[in-house]
Amino acid sequence: MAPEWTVGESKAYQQKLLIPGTKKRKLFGLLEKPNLPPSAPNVTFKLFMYGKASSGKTWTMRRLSGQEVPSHHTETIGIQCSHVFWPMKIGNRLILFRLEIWDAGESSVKRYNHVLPACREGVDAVLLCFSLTDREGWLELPQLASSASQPTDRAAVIGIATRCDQFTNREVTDMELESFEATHGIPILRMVPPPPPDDHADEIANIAPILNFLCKRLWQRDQELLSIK
Ligand SMILES: Nc1nc2c(ncn2[C@@H]2O[C@H](COP(=O)(O)OP(=O)(O)O)[C@@H](O)[C@H]2O)c(=O)[nH]1
Ligand SMILES: [Mg+2]
Repeated sequence: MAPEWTVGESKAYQQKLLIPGTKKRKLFGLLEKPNLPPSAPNVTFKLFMYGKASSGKTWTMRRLSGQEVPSHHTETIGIQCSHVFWPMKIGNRLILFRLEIWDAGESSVKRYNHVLPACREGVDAVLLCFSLTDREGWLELPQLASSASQPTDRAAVIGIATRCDQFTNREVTDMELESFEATHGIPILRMVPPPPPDDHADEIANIAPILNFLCKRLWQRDQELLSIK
């Protein structure tokens, strides 16, 4: 895998994702993209947020795309898509990743038969979302993992643990998370809460490890698929 990027180098490219003069992420329109050297190839991947209601799917999607997170649960209506640009160096090459994240509300999934197949079609990664404060959801995770994707999709499956900041309500231990990773071969990413708005902290630096991991995993999967062909 690629040698790590220096912090300064990655920061310079990540600046292109921000509204100039602020630390806020710019929302790119459908036909827009960050201003990177034209030699940087663009690669698009489809990711699907999969998990029970209130597990933090929409919260995670908004964190990854740099939007404000909801303070209370509102059921997602139908399918919502967000796209996230992420520049990263793989080997010596700068690549612009475009992650298309699909999120669907549970009642729409149950009510309309086309929702789940649409979300799953051509998926590159399934993000298995679960909350560390929900024991029942945790116990159902192996079942969720096995229904996450069809074997023919060869999708990367990655666990996303939410509510890692709610220590006192935590119902899943670190040891259990590690044992799940080892048994199922599914890495688990722990979502960190965003810095408070008045803190002027770097939101992008806060979420960078998660986006770096996802992009590296997607790139690695592509290489594996190419070597099979
Ligand atoms: N503090 C905190 N709240 C979270 C986290 N993840 C989700 N939530 C809250 O949990 C509730 C449900 O999240 P949501 O993303 O709407 O669930 P969904 O039904 O899976 O889309 C919302 O009130 C979120 O603000 C987290 O990691 N930390
Ligand atoms: Mg939702």
